[in-house]
Amino acid sequence: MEKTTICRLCSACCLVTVEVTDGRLVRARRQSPLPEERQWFCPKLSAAAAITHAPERLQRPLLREGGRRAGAWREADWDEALSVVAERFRSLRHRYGAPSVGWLRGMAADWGAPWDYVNRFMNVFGSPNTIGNGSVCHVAREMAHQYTYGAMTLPQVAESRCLLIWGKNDLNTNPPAAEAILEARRRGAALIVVDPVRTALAERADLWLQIKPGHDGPLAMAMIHEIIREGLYDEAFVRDWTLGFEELRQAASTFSPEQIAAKVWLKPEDIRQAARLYAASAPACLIDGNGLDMQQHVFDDTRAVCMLRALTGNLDRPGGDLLPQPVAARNLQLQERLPADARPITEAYALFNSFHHNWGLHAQSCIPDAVLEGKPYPLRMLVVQAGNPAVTMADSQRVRRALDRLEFLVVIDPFATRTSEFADVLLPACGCFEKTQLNRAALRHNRVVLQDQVLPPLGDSRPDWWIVFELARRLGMQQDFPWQSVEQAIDDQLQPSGITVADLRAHPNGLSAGETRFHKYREQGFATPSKKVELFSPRLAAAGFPGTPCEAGWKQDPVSFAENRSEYPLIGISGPRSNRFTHSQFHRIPALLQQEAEARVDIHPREARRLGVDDGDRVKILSPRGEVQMRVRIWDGVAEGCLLLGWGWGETDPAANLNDLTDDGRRNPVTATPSSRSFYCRLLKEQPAAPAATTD
Ligand SMILES: Nc1nc2c(c(=O)[nH]1)N[C@H]1C(S)=C(S)[C@@H](COP(=O)(O)OP(=O)(O)OC[C@H]3O[C@@H](n4cnc5c(=O)[nH]c(N)nc54)[C@H](O)[C@@H]3O)O[C@H]1N2
Ligand SMILES: Nc1nc2c(c(=O)[nH]1)N[C@H]1C(S)=C(S)[C@@H](COP(=O)(O)OP(=O)(O)OC[C@H]3O[C@@H](n4cnc5c(=O)[nH]c(N)nc54)[C@H](O)[C@@H]3O)O[C@H]1N2
Ligand code: SF4
Ligand SMILES: [Mo]
Repeated sequence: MEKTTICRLCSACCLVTVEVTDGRLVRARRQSPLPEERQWFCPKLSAAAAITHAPERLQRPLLREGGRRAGAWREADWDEALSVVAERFRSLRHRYGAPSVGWLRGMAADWGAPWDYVNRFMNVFGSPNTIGNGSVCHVAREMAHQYTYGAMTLPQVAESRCLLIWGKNDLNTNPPAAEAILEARRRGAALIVVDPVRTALAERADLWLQIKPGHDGPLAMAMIHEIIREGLYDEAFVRDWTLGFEELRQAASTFSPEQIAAKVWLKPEDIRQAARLYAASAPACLIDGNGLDMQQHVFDDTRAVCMLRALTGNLDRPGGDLLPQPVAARNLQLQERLPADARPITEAYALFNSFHHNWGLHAQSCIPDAVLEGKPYPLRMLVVQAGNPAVTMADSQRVRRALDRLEFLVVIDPFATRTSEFADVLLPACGCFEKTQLNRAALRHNRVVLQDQVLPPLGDSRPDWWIVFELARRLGMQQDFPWQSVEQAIDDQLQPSGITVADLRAHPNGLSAGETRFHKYREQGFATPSKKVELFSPRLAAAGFPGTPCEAGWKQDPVSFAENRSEYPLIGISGPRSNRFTHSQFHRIPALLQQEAEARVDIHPREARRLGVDDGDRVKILSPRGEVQMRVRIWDGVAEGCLLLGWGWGETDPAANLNDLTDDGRRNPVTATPSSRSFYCRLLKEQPAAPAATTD
């Protein structure tokens, strides 16, 4: 039997055809409008059967016996496991108040409507502390888009004449987007890539700006400077539809390419050329990505990048960057049920907490603060769902101390992980092909798509929605969770749009809210307080933040541990995603390990010579926070002075947990984002073990 659904093995959300025989996934292939020879390959999808039916999959709820240190688990049925969890929810609320319980959700794997159900559950329970990991993923960047022109834009690659790709590598992270980019190249669209690493996209570019890691804001300001100086901006759009052009011009005045280039490791003429090519190639689209995230200045850096779209008149124009037309949906979260005086542990990031009507809270670094330091008050119980914070959060050692300190930890995951080592209850979640859910990512865009169940749950595993609904019932919330099936819940959520699950099943490709329309702002303005693009933001200024990015001029080096540079002189770059793994996932799948079976650190040949290391050497990398071990690969695609560190290996190799090196001490004041993408570090060659003196 073949069935169409959405793959959620990573967050690219590809439309796939899945072949099922006797309840087992046999094969899955991505649907693409292109002939086979022009399709972009996804190794993870090819391994979908091995991932879905992996022998390590959890099949029964597990309860800890004899305390965490004993390390013993006992199998339980769902009734017992959920009763234990519900009882803890009750007793914690009774003893310390509901906000002492938190719920942390990973973003990567399970970005569906269960997010809304969890927020609803926690709000009715009485805790505001449902927290996602968007401070390190794209939500901080999304807020920058929103504060500039009202929503995160969608690049219109197919009709574009020039693509400016900023810290994104769709060839590894999003095959449908990669195909669109490669097709645009075939059509002759120009390509500019801003990336400290010579990715396969950078190799294909007309112009590759190999920027100093973490220095994107100054580069964007230098491009703004050039575009204004040369009169390359769209005068009519700037006049009619922007606020604060003069303030931006002023802020950019100290960022001429000549002043900035050397500081960001570029040549002035390359910056000038990039600015001119982008501004002169109408229509042009700008694709920004995770290279901007996980940087201390992510919010202002991204605002500066977003302003390029506005200056060049590319906003909401065919071939430019579309403002989305989301499908109407009900907000299920019941925020109004929280007590009026409920203070989330993320209260220090008030603008980030409230910038979006239903994103919810994302300043995840506040969790270890609350657990370890009682700031702003103690968090004592946590549910971790679809995330592996012991590996993926900055300063992992501190995160592990926090997990260990919790009075009670519940983990909901298809696999046991480094995080579940600290759990008291481990609940087996279904994999993505075993459940139906509304794709929440799609809900924000123009098209809503159903992730539809194609397989029965493995063993006794359960879909995330079912786990939340059942837990809600056990806590007496049946009136707020009246749905008898996920289909009912989705129909309820989509009711304002008139779209139903049945409609979505009949249109597996998704349904939109109507025809795509451009230049929508001409009728209704932009979704900002001034209805204009805010090059200067009065609401940020009123809240004590810079109204215009970089208005105070050049800032100190934003790379973590800059104060320790003399001892830690190299910049570690948290490695770009490989197309074979999703963060900490799939590192045990043999087929995906064939090309690369362990964590690597890429080093430029000249840097390697200076450091005295060779290809294949095992080395230690140290930061003021900790150390990791990786194997050297000599590669000139990374700049001298940088180490490109393999990402996600901490799950299978604790010695290679990259976040043992990263810093969570200094964060973006708006979005709580630490600089875990780039940080100063040093390298030590491991001495080969001395040969044994005697053998007997
Ligand atoms: N230094 C550094 N830190 C980073 C990053 C980096 O590049 N460098 N990247 C950051 C980014 S962008 C992100 S998004 C985060 C990712 O952080 P996480 O979301 O913690 O990442 P994953 O390792 O993908 O963990 C997902 C977990 O969900 C489980 N899972 C998979 N499918 C399901 C499901 O359907 N239901 C449930 N309940 N569980 C499921 C998986 O088995 C896995 O254990 O890491 C961030 N941290
Ligand atoms: N295969 C796979 N696909 C995934 C994921 C996965 O783990 N594996 N994760 C999913 C998730 S949660 C996310 S957030 C997306 C992320 O998707 P992308 O945005 O494509 O993320 P990355 O590949 O991490 O980073 C993009 C590029 O940023 C560059 N970069 C690093 N530092 C800097 C910098 O300082 N400045 C600039 N300009 N660029 C920099 C990197 O070299 C890299 O080429 O991918 C999603 N898709
Ligand atoms: S890129 Fe691959 S793993 Fe990710 S959603 Fe698409 S098909 Fe699935
Ligand atoms: Mo992410």
